[in-house]
Amino acid sequence: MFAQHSKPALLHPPGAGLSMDELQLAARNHGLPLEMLRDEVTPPGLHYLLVHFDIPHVDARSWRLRIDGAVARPITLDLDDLRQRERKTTRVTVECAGNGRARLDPRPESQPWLVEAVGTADWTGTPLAPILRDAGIDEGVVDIVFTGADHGIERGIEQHYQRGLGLNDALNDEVLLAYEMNGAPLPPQHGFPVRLVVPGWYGMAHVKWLTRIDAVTEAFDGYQNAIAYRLRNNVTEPGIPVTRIEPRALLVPPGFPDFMSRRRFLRPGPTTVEGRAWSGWAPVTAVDVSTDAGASWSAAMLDGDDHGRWAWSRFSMQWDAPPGEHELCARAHDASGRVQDSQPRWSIGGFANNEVQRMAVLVADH
Ligand SMILES: Nc1nc2c(c(=O)[nH]1)N[C@H]1C(S)=C(S)[C@@H](COP(=O)(O)O)O[C@H]1N2
Ligand SMILES: [Mo]
Repeated sequence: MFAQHSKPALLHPPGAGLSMDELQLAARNHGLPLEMLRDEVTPPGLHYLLVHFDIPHVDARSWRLRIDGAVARPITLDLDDLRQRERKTTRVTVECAGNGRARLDPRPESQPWLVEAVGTADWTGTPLAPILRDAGIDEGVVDIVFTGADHGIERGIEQHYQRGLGLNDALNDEVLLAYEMNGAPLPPQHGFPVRLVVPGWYGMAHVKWLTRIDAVTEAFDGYQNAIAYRLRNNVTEPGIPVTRIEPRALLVPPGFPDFMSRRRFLRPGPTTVEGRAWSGWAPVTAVDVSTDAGASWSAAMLDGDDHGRWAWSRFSMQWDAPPGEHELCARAHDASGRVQDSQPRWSIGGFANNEVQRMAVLVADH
């Protein structure tokens, strides 16, 4: 009944401007103001936001989390039950898999991120694995399915937001059922009262507003796993599931901006170029910075990862800015050998495009 009223996937032809539907999405969901890359931890209102459907209204007192499916002992937990379990805080950088999508050409219609769909928070909660073990996962379970309270229709399929995670990934010690962000209860938009946090994985895995966790014995074929988050060039390919975060470095925009274009203006002389870099595959090993549009690169200083494996690292470089027009770029390398490309990575959903950031800077002559 509703399916034929849901908007199908659309590719905007090369050079097409932003549509009203994209503007509507961009106005609801927002990115990290890049100047906030100065801060190790992002204040909740400035952390990027992505909500596929509506922010659901959840009453904390009547909220329950049901662990069910192919388990020996289904469990129902309330918020106090979760709070009484082992408490753990992890600093985690989360990035939307669609970050970089708006720079693709042709452009897949969806949330039109440029580079700003990222943030870092201290997520506090209880590890998922002991709860799964208490429930007694049946032999033959392959995926754990996480269901959010939010409901909608996407490309003709009515659904709760749901994601399956492979059993081994779900049993990883790092995976949290988080009930606090930066030491306060989760804000409504970030998953109140409880969300999943899967350190190192793109945002889509971090299911918000959790209501159910189900063990299943067949690979989960729900929309967000089987159709949406796959790297593929057309709908006929099965594609590769989107999982961990590709390396990326972003610069704190230097100097000051023009209101409309956000082009940067800087006075000449010594300045510190800085930013943050992360990768979900392996630790960041180096960041290169270019002040000449990628014609030449210099190694930036990389701060140690004192804040744990899953948080971004700060990098910096001294630059004696000469008068004139410059294009600054930064690129991250990680210990798995991955490095950012200067070319975009295209896929039909516009995922994992970690092409290097480019920032035009005009340095005044005095
Ligand atoms: N229930 C639910 N969980 C969700 C989503 C959603 O729409 N509903 N969006 C996902 C996507 S695509 C991203 S990028 C992250 C965004 O998390 P944030 O808004 O807390 O930054 O949440 C993920 N978890
Ligand atoms: Mo996302």
